[in-house]
Amino acid sequence: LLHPKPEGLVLQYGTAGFRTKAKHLDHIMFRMGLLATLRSKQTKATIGVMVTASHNPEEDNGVKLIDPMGEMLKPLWESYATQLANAEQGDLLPTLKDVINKEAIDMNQEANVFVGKDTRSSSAILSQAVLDGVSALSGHNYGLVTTPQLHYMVCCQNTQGKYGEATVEGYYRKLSKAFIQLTKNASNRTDDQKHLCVDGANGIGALKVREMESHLQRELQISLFNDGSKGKLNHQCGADFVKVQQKPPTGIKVSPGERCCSFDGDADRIVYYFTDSDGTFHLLDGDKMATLISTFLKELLTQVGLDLKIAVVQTAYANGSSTHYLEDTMKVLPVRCTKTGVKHLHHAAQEFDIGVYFEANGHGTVLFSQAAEEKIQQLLEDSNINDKQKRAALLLQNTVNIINQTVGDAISDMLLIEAILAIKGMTVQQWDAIYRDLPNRQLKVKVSDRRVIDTTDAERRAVSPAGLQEAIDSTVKKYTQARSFVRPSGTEDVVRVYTEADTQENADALAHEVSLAVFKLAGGVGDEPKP
Ligand code: G16
Repeated sequence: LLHPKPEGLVLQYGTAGFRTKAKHLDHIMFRMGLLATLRSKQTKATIGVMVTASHNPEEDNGVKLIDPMGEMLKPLWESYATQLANAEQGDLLPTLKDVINKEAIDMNQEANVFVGKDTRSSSAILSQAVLDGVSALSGHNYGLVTTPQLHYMVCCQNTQGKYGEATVEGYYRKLSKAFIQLTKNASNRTDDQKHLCVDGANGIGALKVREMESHLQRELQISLFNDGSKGKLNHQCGADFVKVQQKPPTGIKVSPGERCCSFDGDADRIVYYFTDSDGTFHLLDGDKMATLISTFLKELLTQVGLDLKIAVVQTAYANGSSTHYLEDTMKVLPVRCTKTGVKHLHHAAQEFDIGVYFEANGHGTVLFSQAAEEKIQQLLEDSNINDKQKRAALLLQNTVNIINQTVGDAISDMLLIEAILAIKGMTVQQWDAIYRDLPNRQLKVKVSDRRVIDTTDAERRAVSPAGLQEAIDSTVKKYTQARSFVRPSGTEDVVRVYTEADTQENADALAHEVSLAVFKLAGGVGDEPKP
C-alpha cells in the first residue's frame, strides 16, 4: 500500500496548512495530492500544492493548497482536508467519496495541479508523495520555488495569462520591469543607496534572489547572506528569528546604519532592520511596511485626484504605536484588525478599493480591486491630465505590477519598499522615525493541549480556560501603556504570548507573568516559565 497513515495520528489544517515533523507527513502529502485533484475538478481550474514549513525548523515540513486565484484554500475545503488527513486507512475511500458527493464533482472533468517545494531535505520525497496523489497526467511539478511564486503561477494559469506568465522567468520579468520603471523616478542614487543586505534564511528565497538579480540591472545591488551554502534553514536567521529575538541574524556582516532585510524559509515574509553606530538594533516590521506603503499610495491617489477607499488591515500583533499612527496621525485611513493568518487579512482587505494588509511578522501585500485597477488605467488614457498627474498615475500602475496580489511575498515586498524609499529619497533611518514602536515581547508556552485556549475579538481576548482572561487583565493593569493577549499557534505546538508596555523591562516582566498564568491555567508542561 502506498503512503499508509500511521494509526491514531491526528493533524489539523491550521494557519498555513498542515505542519509537523517531516517524518509524520508522508500520508498527508499523498492525500493532499488527491484532494487537490478533486478541488481542481470541482473548480475546473488549476490548484497549487506547496510543500513547505516556512518559518519552522528544518526538521519540520508542511503542505498547503492554493485556490484558483492564487489565494488560500476556502475554509470548507480546509475541513475536508482535515477529515481526509485523519481518516484511518480503511476509511480513506469512503471519505473521498463523501467529498465527491457533497460537492457533486464530475470525475470525468480534467484536473490540473501545480506542485512546488522549498529547500528542506525532506521536501523532495514529500513532494513526490503529493505527485503520487495527483494523477500522473494532471500535475505540473515546478520543483524549487518560493511559496508566493507558486501562488502567482496558479493565478497566472487561471487568468489565462492576464495576471502574467505562469513561469518563474515570467515572474522575474514582470516584477523587475515594474521595479526599473519605478526607480526611474528616483533622482541620482549612489551605489550605496542602491545597496541592500539580504538574509536568505538559508532557504529558497536566497536561490530565487540570485536567479532574479540580473533582471534588476544593478538598480538594486544585493549582498546575499545565509544563502544556504553552509548554515541551516531558519537557524538563528530569517525573518521570524529577527522579529521574535529583536536582533540581527547570525551570518550577516554589515556596517552601522546599513539597510538590511531578512526573508523567512519559503520567502513569503520579510522584515527590515539596521543597527546604529552605538549598536542599537532597529526593526522595521510588517507594521512599518504597511505604514510606508499606505502613505505612498495615499499620496499618489491625492496627486491624481482619485477617490479610492484605501485601508490597512492588521492583527492583534500590530504594535500599538502603528495603529495609533495610522488612525490618529494619518487619520484618513481606516484600520481593521483580524485573526492571525493571511487568509483572514486577505479577506478583510478585499472589502476596499485598495487594501494594504500586513502581519507584524512581515507577511503581507496590497490588494487592488478590479474597479481601482480600471480607474488607474483610464487615467493613463486620459489626455486631459497634466504631467504631474500622469507621473503619479504611472507610478500607481507600476506599483500594481510590482506587487504580488495573491499572497505576501518577500521578493515583491522588498522591491516595492526599495522603490518607495528610492522615489521618496528616504533613508531607512527616516522611515524608522515615522513612529516609535512600543517595546514588546513574544514568548511561547508549552501546554499539553493548546486547543484548551479559545479566543474571541480577533484573538485579543481568551474565553477559555476559565480565569485566564481575568488573570491577564489584572496583570496588564499593573503596567503603563500595556497590552497583552495569548493564542494557540496554528503552525507550532505552543501557546503564543504577546505583550507591550512603556519600557522593554516592563514588556518582559508582563510577558513572564502572563506566561505563568498560561502555564498554570492552561495545563503547562515541563518547567515553569522563567523570567
Ligand atoms: C504562517 C501564516 C501567518 C502566521 C504565521 C504564524 O506563516 O501564514 O499568517 O502569522 O504562520 O502563525 P501562528 O502564530 O498561528 O503559528 P508562515 O510564514 O510560517 O507560513
